[in-house]
Amino acid sequence: MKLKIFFSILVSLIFISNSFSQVFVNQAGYKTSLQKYFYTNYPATSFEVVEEISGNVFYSGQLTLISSNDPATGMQIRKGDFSNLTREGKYYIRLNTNDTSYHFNISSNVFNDVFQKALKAFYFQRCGSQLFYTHAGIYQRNACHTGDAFYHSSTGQSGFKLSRGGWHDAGDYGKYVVNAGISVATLLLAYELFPEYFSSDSLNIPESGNGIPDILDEVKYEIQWLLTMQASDGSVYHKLTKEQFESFVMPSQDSGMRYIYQKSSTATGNFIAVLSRFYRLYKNYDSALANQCLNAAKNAWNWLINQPSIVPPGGFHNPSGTQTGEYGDNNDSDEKLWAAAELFESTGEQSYKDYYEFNYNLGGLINSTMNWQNVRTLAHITYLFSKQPNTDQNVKTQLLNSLISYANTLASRKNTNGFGVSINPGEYYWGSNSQVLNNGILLILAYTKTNDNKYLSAALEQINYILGSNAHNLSFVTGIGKKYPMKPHHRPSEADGILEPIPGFVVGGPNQFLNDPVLQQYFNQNTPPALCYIDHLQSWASNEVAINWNAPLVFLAGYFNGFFITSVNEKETNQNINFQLDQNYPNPFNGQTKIRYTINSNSDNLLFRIKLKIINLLGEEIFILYDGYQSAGTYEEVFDSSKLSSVYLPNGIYFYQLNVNGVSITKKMVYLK
Ligand SMILES: [Ca+2]
Ligand SMILES: [Ca+2]
Ligand SMILES: [Zn+2]
Repeated sequence: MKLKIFFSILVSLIFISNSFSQVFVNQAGYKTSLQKYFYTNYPATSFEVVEEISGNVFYSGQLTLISSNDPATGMQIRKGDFSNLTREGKYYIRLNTNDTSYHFNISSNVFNDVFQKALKAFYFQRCGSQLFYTHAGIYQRNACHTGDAFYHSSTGQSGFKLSRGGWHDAGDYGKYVVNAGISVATLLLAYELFPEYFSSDSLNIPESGNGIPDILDEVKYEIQWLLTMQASDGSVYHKLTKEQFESFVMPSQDSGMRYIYQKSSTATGNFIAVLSRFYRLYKNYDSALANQCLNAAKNAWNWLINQPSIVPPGGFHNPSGTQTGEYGDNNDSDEKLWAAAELFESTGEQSYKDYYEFNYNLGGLINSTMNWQNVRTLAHITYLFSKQPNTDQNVKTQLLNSLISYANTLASRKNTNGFGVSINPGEYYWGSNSQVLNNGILLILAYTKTNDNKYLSAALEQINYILGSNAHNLSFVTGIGKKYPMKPHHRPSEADGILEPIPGFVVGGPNQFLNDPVLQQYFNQNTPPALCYIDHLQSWASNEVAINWNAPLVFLAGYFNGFFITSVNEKETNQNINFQLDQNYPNPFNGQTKIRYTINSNSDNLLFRIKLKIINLLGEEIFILYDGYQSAGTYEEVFDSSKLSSVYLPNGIYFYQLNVNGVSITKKMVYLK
């Protein structure tokens, strides 16, 4: 009897959850100043945005039919747009069919929790040291794998080499140089391009509060391990793992031999690239470690450049008897190109520049999304955004054009896919969520170069998809939103006996190629591609976590968390404002730009309180051009960026704001070095 009641409750719970499951929102919420979309597959025509606490309707609109048969999901999909609702609060969507969505926030900091947790996830992957309650809370655990590691016979060496530390790669406890490379690179790219968004020192990791951005501290933990993976000839060993994957035990309970496997040229290329990049971002914090990294990278380059072909021949393969991850790759030309680009950016030396410029167009410009196997796009991004004075402008122009062209392709896909996602229906490969996120990075870079909102909007749709605006009505990130994976293929999350998975991990996502037995059990080749996902412990091909998937999540979440758009409507003309602010000239500018404004008054004797200032995307004041009293008239101030040498002024959008007697007008300007 009891069982029966339980069963009927369960059935009704499932029913309720299904009835909730068809209005798809970003469960982390919507940022006040950004666009706000949701999707539904109900045949509704209109919607309302209802405040949770009052039940009041704050916005209503019509639904637009996006696709009557979305190829990725098989759904009929409609879209609702409530971008104009900018009032902070907690809301839900109600359709005219009375169906409702999960509740969500509109506020300026909806991405903050996602960003913090996604970056903190790397701390939870730390190998070789104890995670204390102070930082890890209930996920505290003992130190693991302190005996790393022994040379595998495939190295031709024997004995022990101390190689403790670094991050566990994924759901397993292995450590792989190739995948470490793209993960570190992505985190450092975020910091290098947008330091003002990624400088938090309060993530509550052991290094928080030390005056160094926590993202650099966390990366340093991996860098110090990477340094141990270099052989005496400069080359770099490919990976450090067991011969077989571990069972689902806590890392400190995982015993057995762990091995350092043979060197590879792909691992060496990755090593050079990220140590070079770390050098230039870390040298102001710890020049000794930074120089050690640069020297290690140069030694590795000297080895790599003298290899006539890929090492080992055909690329790395697991030796017989080993079945852990392989990260096999039979093309190391992209890794070499990337290594050269990073060494050039860090040193300015001619030989690295020559290598990049002789080879940059042999494998195509920016026409694919970066992944651990193909890092060519990362090489191009570094050169395109180079701050070295002697880059080839013609090459940069070609790279920029290719970035824009590729971003156009990605952005246009969002118009044909039901959820605004930038991958085609045939591209739901293993780790499709990371492809979506990496596409988002490229869209952000295109936006950075052009200020065209279509790229920003497309990038935002990519993270919306990850955070719940998808056919599963699921946030793919543990601990974020109302409904998220509870059984990720992640050994510590399973073995710790705690129901809640460790937060902040994005799972691989839909995989139409069904690369594990669980996917094959639940789906087949007729399943729409984006539906091939299951929250199941043993679906490693759709529900595992990995450092290279989390890194682009950190990038997007941190970017949108930091992103600031002035709330002032530039086109607005207010009757009460008796002054005018002209567009700066030149714009975009490099060096000097002129800002002209006019104050109207019938009286020449009247003085007005005037303040003219420059602010950045975060709304922070970076320069005051005038602060005082003026009478009616036309004035012109010159903003000279070259005089701001002590202030870090990245390329991009700034605002200038004129305040007259307490009333402001703000306008946008673009600074391009
Ligand atoms: Ca810190
Ligand atoms: Ca490659
Ligand atoms: Zn470990």
